[in-house]
Amino acid sequence: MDAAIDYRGLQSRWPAAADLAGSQAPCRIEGEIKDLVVLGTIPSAIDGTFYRVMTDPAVPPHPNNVPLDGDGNISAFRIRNGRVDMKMRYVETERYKLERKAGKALFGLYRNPYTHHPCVRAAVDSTANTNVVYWADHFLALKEGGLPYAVDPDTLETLSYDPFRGQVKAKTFTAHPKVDPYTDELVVYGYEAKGLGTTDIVLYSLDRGGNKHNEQWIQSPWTAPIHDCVITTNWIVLVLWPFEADVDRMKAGKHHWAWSYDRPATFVVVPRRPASTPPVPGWSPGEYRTYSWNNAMLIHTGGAWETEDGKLYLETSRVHDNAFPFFPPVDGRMPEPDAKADYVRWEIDLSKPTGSSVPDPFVMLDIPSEFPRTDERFLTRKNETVFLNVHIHQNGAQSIFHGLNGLAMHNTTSGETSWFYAGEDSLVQEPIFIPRSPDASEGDGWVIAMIERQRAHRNDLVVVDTKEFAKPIAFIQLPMHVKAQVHGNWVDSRSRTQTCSLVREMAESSISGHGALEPLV
Ligand code: V55
Ligand code: FE
Repeated sequence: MDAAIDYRGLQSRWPAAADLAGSQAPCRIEGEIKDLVVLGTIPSAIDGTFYRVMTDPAVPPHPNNVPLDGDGNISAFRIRNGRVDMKMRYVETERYKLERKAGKALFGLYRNPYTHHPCVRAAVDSTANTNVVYWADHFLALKEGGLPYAVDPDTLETLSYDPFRGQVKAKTFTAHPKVDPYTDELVVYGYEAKGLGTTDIVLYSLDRGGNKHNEQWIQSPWTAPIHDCVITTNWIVLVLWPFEADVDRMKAGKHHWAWSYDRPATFVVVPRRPASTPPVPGWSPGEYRTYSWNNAMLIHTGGAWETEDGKLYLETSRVHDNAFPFFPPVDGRMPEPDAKADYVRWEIDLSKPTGSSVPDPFVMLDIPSEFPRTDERFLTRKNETVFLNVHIHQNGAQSIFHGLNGLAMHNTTSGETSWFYAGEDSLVQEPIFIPRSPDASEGDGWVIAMIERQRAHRNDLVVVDTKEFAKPIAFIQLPMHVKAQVHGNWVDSRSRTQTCSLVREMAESSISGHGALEPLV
């Protein structure tokens, strides 16, 4: 960072916090670049858009706020015929519009309305910054503390809040919904679903038409964050982190969450179809069960499936401590700087009663691993390929806090792993997988991931062929630095629906060609 320049003593409205400096420096760019520089060759079979979203505060944030709460800024990379156009635009949430108008932060701490300006306490405080998912002709910008925002997938213009409106009386919607490719459903849930600090969880699915099915309400064992889940043919498993919400603490102006060293990593196992009898002896319709392990943070999920003998398998990343030190426990204890992290497979025996503990998991990758992604054409069924970010250690540093600088492609059956190392001074973000063709075998295709070149303060997208994982076939160069994404997804041009292709044809045949409105897909 600008080591040669002396900025000392100069005040700024932008706090010089660690989460706003260096690779976290605010980006705040909106606009487009046509035909990015591509080194190498992108196969013409790659035809679609890589969408990602980053947390990028549009105004100087509350000085004590956490890095999870920057405004959602979406990037879209349209890849067609070996060429790439990019577009970036903020999600214009209620919060974004109010704060842009005021020219300053009106919202205080993450999901703590008691710290918001009194005039905006009733406003939606979602920053729509966590994931971007295309479903039922809606392109959704998601944040787990609120409902989806619908965004135009071509112009990135914000269209509406709660596009599935009226169907479910819940205040929240996960940022990690799951598509069941066999039933063509989007399986979703929300926690703190009846409001701040509540233990109410809602679960349901949305079909291709955006219609709700299988709505059910259950109680969480405590008010825990439920960031990710897995689905199998018959089950959804919610993964609870050992933080606790406390409304009295929020009223005292402190954080929504505090880590608890006394809470275990917990799985809430819920049948997807509450009216049916689950296929395991002893379960009755509408029943759900809780299983737990030790204190740990199972951040994200990969593969999951069920077996006929009543076992559930699910794969997660695991940090053996609090990976969000900005939400410390009440006593202020900080996590171990070298906290261990790995990628593991859990076995849940569904014949065990609720409250049982699960055995230690099988360790598949004994290195810091995060952002696992599978070939999602096989979601819910047994699968064996996972792509993830890893910390390939160069000089003894082993902790997840030292940065994810590589990609791994791991076969969970054979145990074989292929690596891509991004290079010195580089960090890699969540990979997405593109099948080589709709009927390609599992894991056969390409992986795309954003790379940050820290010293150059610039980014590249890397394109890797899974047939030769270590040696990329192309780099797509960005002329500037963009902040780390939270999550991203690939939307293949084949998966775009009628309305969108109609819009595309209309735009392509238009003579005036309004640049800003030109569709990406
Ligand atoms: C996460 C991220 C969030 C959030 C809750 O990575 C959990 C996990 C970017 O916002 O609100
Ligand atoms: Fe996530």
